[in-house]
Amino acid sequence: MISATMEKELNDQLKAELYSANLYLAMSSWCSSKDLNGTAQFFRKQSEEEYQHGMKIYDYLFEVGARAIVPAIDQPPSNYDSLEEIFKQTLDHEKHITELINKLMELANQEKDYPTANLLNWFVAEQVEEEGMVHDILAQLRMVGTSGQALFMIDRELGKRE
Ligand code: OFO
Repeated sequence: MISATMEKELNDQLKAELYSANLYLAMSSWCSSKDLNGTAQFFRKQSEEEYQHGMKIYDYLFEVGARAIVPAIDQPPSNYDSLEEIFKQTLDHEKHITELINKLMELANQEKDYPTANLLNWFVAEQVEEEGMVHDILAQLRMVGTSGQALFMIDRELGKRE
């Protein structure tokens, strides 16, 4: 059994993960509207992954005898200035999620809640991977510039990502 505080904090994280899913779907939608179909595909996959992150927490809450509450989700922005801006916002968002996961880990350690710390270890590793990936994409985007041909190449590369 987890503490009432941990139950609330994990529900808040469930909400943050589902917001991430909607944010990336909104970015995917913007990319589709600009015919950046590879990048749209990339963000759609990211969105599905974020939904799975949320469900990991959802399932865990029931596993430990607590309850997952399905939250209201804020509407994400639907318009963006450029591809570079989208990846910049993605990196900032992932950094914010990392902070939330780190705070949860601190709480789990304080409470000697080892099962939750074990769940959170997975998220810690996932955040390292995601921040690294987005950082690399942003660096590539800055390197190739904003010409139509450069965007075409990057878009095609992003569409190939698993
Ligand atoms: Fe962006 O990863 Fe979820 O936690």
